[in-house]
Amino acid sequence: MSKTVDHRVSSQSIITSHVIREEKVMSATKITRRSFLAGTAGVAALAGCGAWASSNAWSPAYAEDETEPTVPPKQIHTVCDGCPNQCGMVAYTTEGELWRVTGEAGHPHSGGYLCGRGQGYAGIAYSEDRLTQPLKKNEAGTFDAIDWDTALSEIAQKLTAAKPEEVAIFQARSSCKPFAKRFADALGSANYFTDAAIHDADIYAAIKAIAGTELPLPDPANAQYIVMLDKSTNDTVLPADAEAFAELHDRGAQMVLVDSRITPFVREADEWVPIVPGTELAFLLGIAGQLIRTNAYDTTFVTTYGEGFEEFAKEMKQYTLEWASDKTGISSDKLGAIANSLASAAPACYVDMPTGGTFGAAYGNSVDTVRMVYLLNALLGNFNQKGGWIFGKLPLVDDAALEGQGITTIPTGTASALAADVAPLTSGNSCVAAVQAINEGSIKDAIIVETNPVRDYPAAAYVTQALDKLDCLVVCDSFMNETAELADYVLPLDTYLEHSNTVQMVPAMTSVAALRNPAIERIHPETRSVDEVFCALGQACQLGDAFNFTLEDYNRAACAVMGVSYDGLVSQGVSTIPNSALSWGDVPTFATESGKLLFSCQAFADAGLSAVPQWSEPSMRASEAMPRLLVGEEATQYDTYTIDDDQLMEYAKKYELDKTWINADLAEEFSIANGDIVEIQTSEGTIEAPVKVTQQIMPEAVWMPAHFGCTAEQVKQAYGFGVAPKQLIAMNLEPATGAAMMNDVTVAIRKVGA
Ligand SMILES: Nc1nc2c(c(=O)[nH]1)N[C@H]1C(S)=C(S)[C@@H](COP(=O)(O)OP(=O)(O)OC[C@H]3O[C@@H](n4cnc5c(=O)[nH]c(N)nc54)[C@H](O)[C@@H]3O)O[C@H]1N2
Ligand SMILES: Nc1nc2c(c(=O)[nH]1)N[C@H]1C(S)=C(S)[C@@H](COP(=O)(O)OP(=O)(O)OC[C@H]3O[C@@H](n4cnc5c(=O)[nH]c(N)nc54)[C@H](O)[C@@H]3O)O[C@H]1N2
Ligand code: SF4
Ligand SMILES: [Mo]
Repeated sequence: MSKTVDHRVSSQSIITSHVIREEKVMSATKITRRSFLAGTAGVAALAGCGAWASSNAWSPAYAEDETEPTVPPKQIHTVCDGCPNQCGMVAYTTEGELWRVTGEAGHPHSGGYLCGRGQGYAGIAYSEDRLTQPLKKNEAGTFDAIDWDTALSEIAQKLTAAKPEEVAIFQARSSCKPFAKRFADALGSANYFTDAAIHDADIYAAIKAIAGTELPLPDPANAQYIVMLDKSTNDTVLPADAEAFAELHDRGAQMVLVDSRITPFVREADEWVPIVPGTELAFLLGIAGQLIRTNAYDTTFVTTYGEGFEEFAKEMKQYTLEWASDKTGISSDKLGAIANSLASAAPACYVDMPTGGTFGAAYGNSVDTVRMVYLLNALLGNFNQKGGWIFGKLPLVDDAALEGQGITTIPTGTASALAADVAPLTSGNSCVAAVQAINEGSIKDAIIVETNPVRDYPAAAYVTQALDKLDCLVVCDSFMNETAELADYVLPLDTYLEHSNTVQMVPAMTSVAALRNPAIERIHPETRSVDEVFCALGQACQLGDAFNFTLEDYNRAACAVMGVSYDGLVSQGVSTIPNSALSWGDVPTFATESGKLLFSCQAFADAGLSAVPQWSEPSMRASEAMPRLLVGEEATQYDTYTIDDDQLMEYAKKYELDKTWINADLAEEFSIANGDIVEIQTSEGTIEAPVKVTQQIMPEAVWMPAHFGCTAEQVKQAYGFGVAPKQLIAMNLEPATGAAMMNDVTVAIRKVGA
């Protein structure tokens, strides 16, 4: 079957991008309580968020509500929770109610701006669907309200009756993680699972094994050439960097988007380079091979700071441009041109590493893909160089340091439900392997905190069946989501505007500490924060001195270790960390045994991979007959976290963001037209979804937004809109990291009724 798909970005979209670039990039305009509570104006404003750059949409939206409140507003310096960027935010309240939110100028992620999603999400605290009291499931399978003391003592009875290895905690969002982890430790259980296996397991595993550094931060403001790989950056970018991306062209810098579909971020890119999904590793190997064969890499950097480079270089040399072209579908000329552009711009250039999604938990080769992105940037010598990758300096805030400040160390839990060799590169932290352990009966009780496995893990039917087998399932959340519906006990949590969090370190040229401060009083008095829940549970389980401190005590101790003032953070939200300023050219500390960057890595070999990166094929190969299912983020939503926000959801409905993207030529072949309902089938099941027919995606891929398809009736804003994509994905794990292989799925498509 031959196809003639024009993969070039049309000149029209380039023109549009230049027009948009002249507008102001992100909005510091206020959101008013009236707008995000009443609805209408905010939805107009969100058009600015969807289009990302055209933030002028904000101004008319708020023009009608310019009146200042009669009582002068109170300012609270806090942190947004609309996505993992966790931007510094200033909340303004009048008479105890939220009036507007703006970006915090001194925070490296916001730089004074908030994106539309962050503005819109500020309404979540006022949602009518929030859980307001503890609930217990009755014989009939419905819930009765109970008081906290009864709930805690009944739960404590069940947890303490079980063996430690039979109890597990699942926690994804950032709220007070040390408290939940400490609770598992105090019980003696090693079964504390984050969302890494569905999010970023491969990223952390690869960096830890070969380098032991912090995550790199790109420096788009000074870059001359950027390769964006599988990242819908416009949808996920830091507000502080938005202007830097918009100004790339004015500075004569260039950016290519290497992706299987055109993401909104193409507005800032010079070119879309479509790549067959699942072959990103081949792309990177081909570019590295070319840099090495042509001696166009930073020999001083790799020989001074690297280890095992010769073995690595020998392996890379076999990956020719022609080989990479054959795998990726990108012409060898184009691959050569990208390698050349990188070499000429180095060190003021980088290949971007998305922080999750596609790289963190996608294919059997994802952990090697991450390793290659890291090593390719090392070949460019861009570490702590202007326009390259920045590695922030952070103080060590570990148990020993906190102990010095009065937070007693308790031994780490060791009783594990997983075999010792599960996911060696992530030390067994696989929430997905843990669901398998529940299904097999080795985990009997679970506490699930602010995460929704039924919607967000692969194989919803399997996850539901496993969770149903638990003796006791406790769900802590602000909403009655699909997972909470399965619980024996539901504990109601407050929202980010109502509580504090553990103090965060934010790496940057000068790193900062940031604190979430409560902006408003609790709206529902019976809700609690995560630290309070675990302190109370710790007491109910009689876990001795494990919880003889409060969140404030913990934060004061952490601040003392960092050398920042806790009281300063309470009043200002952010504070620079002493001795954390970087100078261009500083070499990051490689926390490996030899103190070097490992081009050849024994830990990979020990985990059943190879010491140096090598090509391996994803287990399923996408074709035009069976395209790959890709799932990704929309600008206005954050995973399934934000779906009950009325403004954000109203926007999604208005602009029909639930559509599945299908390549136009492919669609023609199946007689599928824009807006048709299409049946999408995988080994896990079949769903029906409306489609957007477009040339902006390769025929080898079908793309679905990640956020929709809520089936929980009490999550009223989202209920019934769109379909949930993760249920189509089988539960296959990468053996080395325990990450779910979320993109290792191909689909059959058919027009409904055809
Ligand atoms: N369907 C789907 N699956 C995904 C993804 C996706 O985008 N869509 N993304 C993948 C990735 S990269 C990640 S990181 C994970 C994340 O997936 P999860 O860790 O499961 O997180 P979310 O679904 O974003 O949010 C979990 C729950 O938080 C609750 N919640 C929302 N707002 C608040 C609040 O203000 N306070 C409290 N206490 N709770 C609240 C909601 O009930 C929501 O169901 O999912 C992965 N899987
Ligand atoms: N607006 C918004 N921002 C977010 C989030 C959100 O939900 N919404 N979620 C946050 C979280 S938790 C995470 S982990 C990050 C994720 O952010 P990103 O890493 O940007 O993740 P995605 O949007 O899932 O994927 C990026 C793009 O990669 C392409 N793609 C997906 N799979 C493949 C593939 O196999 N091959 C190729 N070649 N391309 C592929 C798709 O076009 C997709 O749009 O974003 C964070 N920021
Ligand atoms: S990027 Fe937007 S949603 Fe995410 S933390 Fe920053 S302002 Fe909030
Ligand atoms: Mo994520």
